[in-house]
Amino acid sequence: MTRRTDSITTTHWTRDPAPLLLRSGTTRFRDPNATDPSPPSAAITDTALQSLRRADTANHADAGLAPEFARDDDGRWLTRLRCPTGTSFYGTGEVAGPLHRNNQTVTLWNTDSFGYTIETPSLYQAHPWVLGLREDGSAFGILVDTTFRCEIALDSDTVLAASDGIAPAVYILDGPSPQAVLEELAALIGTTPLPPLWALGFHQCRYSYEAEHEVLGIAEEFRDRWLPCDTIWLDIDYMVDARPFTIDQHKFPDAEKMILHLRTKGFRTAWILDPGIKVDERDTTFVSGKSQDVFIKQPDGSPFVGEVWPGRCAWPDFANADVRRWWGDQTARFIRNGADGVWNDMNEPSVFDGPGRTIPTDCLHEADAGLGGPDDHARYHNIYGMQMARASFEGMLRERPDRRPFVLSRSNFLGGHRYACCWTGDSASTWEHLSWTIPMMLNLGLSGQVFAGCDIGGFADNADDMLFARWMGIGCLLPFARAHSDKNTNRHEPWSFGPACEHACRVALERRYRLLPYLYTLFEHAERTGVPPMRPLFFADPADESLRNAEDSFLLGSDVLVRASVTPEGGCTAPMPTGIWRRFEPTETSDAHLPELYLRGGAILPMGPIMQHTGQRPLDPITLVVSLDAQGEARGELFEDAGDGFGYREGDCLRTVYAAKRVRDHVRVWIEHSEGDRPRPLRAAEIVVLLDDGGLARSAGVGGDMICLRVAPSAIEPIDPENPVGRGA
Ligand code: NBV
Repeated sequence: MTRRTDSITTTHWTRDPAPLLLRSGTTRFRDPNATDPSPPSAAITDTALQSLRRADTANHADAGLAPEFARDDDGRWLTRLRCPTGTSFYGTGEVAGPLHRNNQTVTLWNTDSFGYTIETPSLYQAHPWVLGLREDGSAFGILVDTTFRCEIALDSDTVLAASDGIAPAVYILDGPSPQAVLEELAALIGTTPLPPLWALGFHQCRYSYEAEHEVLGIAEEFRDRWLPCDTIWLDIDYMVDARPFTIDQHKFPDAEKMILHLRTKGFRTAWILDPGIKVDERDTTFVSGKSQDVFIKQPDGSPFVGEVWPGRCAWPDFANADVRRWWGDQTARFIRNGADGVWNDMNEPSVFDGPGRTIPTDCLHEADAGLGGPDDHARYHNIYGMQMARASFEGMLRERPDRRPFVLSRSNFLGGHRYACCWTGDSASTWEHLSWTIPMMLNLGLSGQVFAGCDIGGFADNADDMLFARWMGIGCLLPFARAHSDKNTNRHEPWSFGPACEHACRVALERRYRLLPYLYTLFEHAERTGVPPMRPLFFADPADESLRNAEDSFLLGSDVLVRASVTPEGGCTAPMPTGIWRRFEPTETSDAHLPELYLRGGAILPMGPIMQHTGQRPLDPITLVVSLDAQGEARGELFEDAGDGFGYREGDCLRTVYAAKRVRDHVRVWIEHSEGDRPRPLRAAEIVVLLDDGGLARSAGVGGDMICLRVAPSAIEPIDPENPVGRGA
């Protein structure tokens, strides 16, 4: 039973008399009545923790941003933050329902929540973090650093968190904008590592593509129908009786060969690996795990055993470093077959016959000292999925130190974005679920989990052609784009709903592939700053109150605005931010079911050619879409590197800032700034200028060291590279 914070009557609130300043915008507080030492943090990185130092918090006290502490009748640790009137709340991670979280309550307790609704109190992930946006557009955040069950209630102007266990450290972050606060948050919890380029392509999944011929058939359909796709996913039916680290030889006689074959067609594969290990002396993973004592125990010292897909199972204790190493080694051995990505599911953990469908809270973890040391499941439940994803990520990295690991995890915790991408679990193919997708993604991104997607088309039940087309249109613009559907539903591949829907899907996919250079640039930016690629509309103008509830519109970076339809009637309800926004269509054909795209005045958008997968061809030609501001200028950035590996961190990359300026009836485009050791490819460049009358002006040239083009509605002529008139003028 979920306890409600609204019944709390406590009046004995205290403040921390000696908070610590971590950075100029980040202060740490704790209940002065807590007698035990502050617990270590799973969310905050060691580097951030090491930089803790004593401080004077006069500024925060003045701003009224100091939490108050109390206990409730159940002994829960209460943290209350009274916020300025007019504050809009966001964050709390993976939540269904409104984007704007005022007057919403969430219980952080990771739960397998098939077919969830907005009433479901706990989904698969836990993010004890709230972002507050003040009326003037400045922002703050509160991180209640606990791994225990925690209820966060947000009313009109108060954050109230009630957590079990040990008194949490509480961090208050403050900044001039929401972007600045997210950068402060990233300084604490780290950022999302740049994914391999292929992982930003399109992914096709189903529960399950059950045998080799089916996987190859799906791959072939994509190529035959000219539907771009990078990855095919393997769900639990590839295994022998759903046992992790096994492959059913009848269905997949030679997985290595199949993977190699798919690679020649430009496909990657990602394979599911669940945490429940079948208790069976013939199961090599179980035998190995047992001999290394990896499984979670009950209070009497015997392993906890429960029911999940393979039958009676035991669960590895991922809170322990040796166990993570063991799991990482199993994963490493498994991916020697050539698997590109790993998918960790059921890691809330989900236990069919467990209390609350999970492991009993009194079971024991031999957790690392750095996570808090040996303690019970009540303490480590919420980070079980995160530590599993960490084990998978680290195992993949050990096995392939020159490749970026790709892990998808259903369960996670604040900070777990360092290890895994996420999706929003078992949604249903309904308009309601589609309408929750954008706000869910946005609140995840505002909680650090920037690499996120949903099951495009919805997981359970049957989509129809219109719902599927609309979902593809939106899904292909999300950070992670994967179509997935449940067993016993109608087929949900892009061609399953007839030619009109297939056309919409093709355009949606082609849009994504054309936008990939921009998306990749945003991900690289996210690795450096923590600011999500997918952003709420209010990022365009945080002080504009009318943008704060926009749930059918969002920004990609600061330059691309997406207006979507999430109802069968169609239409987008969100207002447009002020300023110049010009409509554009990346693929030149369009489809009425797809979201409308706009480019900010003052932006240059780098786009690539349509390709069937990310490895098909280089970024040639490059298309620069120019949308001039009121002064007739524009700027845009492109980040390029090898698409995988870590060379970019040592300078093997190319960052280009393009600039454009209108001089009389000409628009000149040039490279304003460039850095990185990677040679600039000699390639064709196409310039498209979005004109005020809705038309386009185009020109083409060579995108070498300098792009020398004149673009005007009527006249197109190359300019003299020695004399690029108007540069910066
Ligand atoms: O592994 C099967 C499914 C998977 O397809 C889905 O994406 C997960 O969220 N899994 C849940 C277990 C069974 C769900 C009914």
